[in-house]
Amino acid sequence: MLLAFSLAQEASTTAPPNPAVGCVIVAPDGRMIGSGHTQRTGGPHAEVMALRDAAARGASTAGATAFVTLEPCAHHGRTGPCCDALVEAGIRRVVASIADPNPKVAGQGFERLRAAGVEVEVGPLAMEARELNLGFFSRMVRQIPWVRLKAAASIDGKTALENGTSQWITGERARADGHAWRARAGAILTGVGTVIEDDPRLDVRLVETVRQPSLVIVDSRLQTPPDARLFEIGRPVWIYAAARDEAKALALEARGATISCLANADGKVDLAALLADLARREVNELHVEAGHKLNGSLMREGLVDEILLYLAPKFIGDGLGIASRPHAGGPLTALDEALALEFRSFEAIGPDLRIVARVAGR
Ligand code: AOF
Ligand code: ZN
Repeated sequence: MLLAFSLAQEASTTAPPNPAVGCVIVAPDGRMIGSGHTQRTGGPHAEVMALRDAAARGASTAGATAFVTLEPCAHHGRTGPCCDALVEAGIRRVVASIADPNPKVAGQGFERLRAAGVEVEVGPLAMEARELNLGFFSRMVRQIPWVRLKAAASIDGKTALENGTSQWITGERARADGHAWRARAGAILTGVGTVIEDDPRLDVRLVETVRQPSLVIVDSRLQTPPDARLFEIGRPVWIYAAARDEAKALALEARGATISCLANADGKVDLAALLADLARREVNELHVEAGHKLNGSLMREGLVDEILLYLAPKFIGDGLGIASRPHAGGPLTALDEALALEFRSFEAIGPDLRIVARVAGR
């Protein structure tokens, strides 16, 4: 099962919007005879890859056990049901970590296997299996993506210099690590302020990838410049506005952007509705790289699940522990009103520190 997990991990950037799944097939004599993981969208699932691997090795799968990190599917989607493939191959026992939260599957895979006389065991490493596909579980269960907010700060908690310069607070390795997190996301989200100030590409280029995440821009008044560099990357660009200004919209659509209007009562983009819309567009993990205002709005509305923070050993401000922009802190007057998070991990990335903190209860 651990091998199946490491195989699944290899698919974390290629599989989305599908969950990354790993499968290992073990013969009755205990030999590992086949393994595989989910391929790109529309391609074979993990189980089919593992069965093909066994066939390629000339091994018989009759009476074998399949270890899978997710319930084998029972539905006809972009590919045929894995359950049927396992049964046809003579698999006698399936050990799966967790049920597939996809309502099209949700237990029907296990039922179908049992009905065909296959012994089914569910549960080993269930927590880890959910962790492996946080975004997919979020989209299926909550109908919104898993939202991860990325930020980089100096050791005194500053995200920018007084003159607004904010690039390269952290080192090269931390930047590449940031790109590895971008690569597993279904979409990257930013605000129009960042687009205008930094003219960023917001793509994956410091690590290898076969898939560029979509780019989402929160842009109430359609101020994205049609000549922004972000349009130069071949990937969907989704702009969310509060209202449609026809001339501006047409200029952006000519650049390939898809524009949607989702206004809240204040005439700004409705961020909760935006997340629901992204789930409909099959975004599992949403990677946020935005300025303090949009970050603050997402946090205050309870829409952020996790913070990915790179901390550089540099002192760039005039004091310790005071945010560079106090007005972005929101209306808190007492510390016990603060949003509680839990540290999940901390790791040295070159000279910098990477901290993953998760909102309590997520
Ligand atoms: C599996 N093994 O490796 C994966 C599964 O459109 P399709 O046919 O590719 O089906 C996508 C659904 O299949 C996806 O939403 C999820 O429920 C399941 N993913 N199932 O048996 C796999 N990746
Ligand atoms: Zn399947």
